[in-house]
Parts: sequence; C-alpha cells; structure tokens
Amino acid sequence: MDEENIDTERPSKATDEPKHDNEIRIAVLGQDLVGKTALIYRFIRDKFPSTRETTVEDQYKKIININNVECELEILDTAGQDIYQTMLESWIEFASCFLLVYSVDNKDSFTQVKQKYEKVVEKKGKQFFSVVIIGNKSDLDDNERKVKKEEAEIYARNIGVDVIETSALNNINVTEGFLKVSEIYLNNKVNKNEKKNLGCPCF
Ligand SMILES: Nc1nc2c(ncn2[C@@H]2O[C@H](COP(=O)(O)OP(=O)(O)OP(=O)(O)O)[C@@H](O)[C@H]2O)c(=O)[nH]1
Ligand SMILES: [Mg+2]
Repeated sequence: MDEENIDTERPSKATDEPKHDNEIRIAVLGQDLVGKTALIYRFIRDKFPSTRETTVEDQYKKIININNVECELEILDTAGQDIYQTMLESWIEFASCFLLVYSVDNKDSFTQVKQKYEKVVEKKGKQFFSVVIIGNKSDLDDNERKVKKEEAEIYARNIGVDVIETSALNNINVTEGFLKVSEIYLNNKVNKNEKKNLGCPCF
C-alpha cells in the first residue's frame, strides 16, 4: 500500500452548529467490513485509513458545491454488525439519502443491500429519499469477485436506482457516489420549490 496515501487520524466529527440552509443527510448502510468507513474517510480526507475499527455510529460533515449550490453533507457512518441492527430504523429516519454498500467479493453483502433497500422503502413511506447502490472493493482481482457488475446493474435498474462500483483503496468513483446521491436529493428539492413558487396546488 502507498504509505503517503495512509492517514492515522479519523475525520473530524460533526458538531452542534446551526443548521445549514442546504443540509443533506446521508446514511451509509451495509454489512460489516464492506468498507463504509473507508469510503467516508476517502471522501472527506482523501486518504485510506491505516487502521480499522468496528463502527457503532459516527457522524461527519462536509461542505461541497453541487451545481453551484453550497450544501452541507451530514454523513452518518453506521454499524454493519448484526448486533447493532436494532439501530437501523433510527438511521433510516435520520437520513434522506442512502448509500447502500456491498463488497464485490461478498455475495451475502449484496443480499443485505436488497434487504436494506426494502427497509428504507417501508420506513420512508411517501417521504422523498434518494438511493445509490455502491459496490466497493472494485480493485480486487477478478477471481475474488462474487458479485458481477451486471447482476447489480439489473437489480438497480429494476428498482430505479443507480449503482456505482468504487474502490476506497484506489480512490475510484468514491466522490461520484456521494455526489450522485446528493444531486438526486437536491434536484428534487429544487423541483419542489419551483412548483411551490408557481403556486402548484399540491404544495
Ligand atoms: N481491497 C479493498 N479493501 C477495502 C476497501 N475499502 C475498505 N477495505 C478494507 O475492508 C475492511 C473493512 O473496512 P471498513 O471501512 O472498516 O468497513 P465497514 O463497512 O466500515 O465495517 P463496520 O464498521 O464493521 O461495519 C478493512 O480492512 C479495509 O481496509 C477497498 O476499496 N478495497
Ligand atoms: Mg465502519
């Protein structure tokens, strides 16, 4: 592994500052060891973590510009371990955007993405939410791969969401995943505001 690319510090935690006008809450969900924390760390610090800790729940902030609009991303890192899944409903409640992460070398983690998607749909009801499916560890050799890209694409197409293969290790498509899920959310918000300003009776 490239030594310069490793950082021992954790990303800074979110604080109790006033709410930003364009706050976008993203929950990163998925089985343990799929690389949720590594993806967040890569996105926020552009580094790959040198050590690994099992996550219970952590929250991070990042300000970014999406289509020339300043947005504050509130990113919720969640636990993948089964014993913490009692917290799943509160994570879903917290967020409007979801990155559902599996690891390309773990079929079971892909099954869990499907289950988590069902749970999000059930819990969110009629509220708007955006989802992007992330197939992490795309850097692994083909002989380690257990989930074909096409299989994930077919599932994603059927439910009408995007799927992106990423590597937190090699910094492939990580920012794209966070931006995509935020953009979908922001576009929906802008559309709603435009309809509101036009006096649409549904608002
Ligand atoms: N090859 C490869 N390994 C990765 C990648 N991302 C993470 N890993 C490794 O996968 C393991 C798990 O990474 P974590 O980020 O801790 O996984 P997690 O999903 O946050 O796990 P929990 O917090 O227990 O739910 C670590 O050993 C990472 O180094 C990647 O893109 N490629
Ligand atoms: Mg973690």
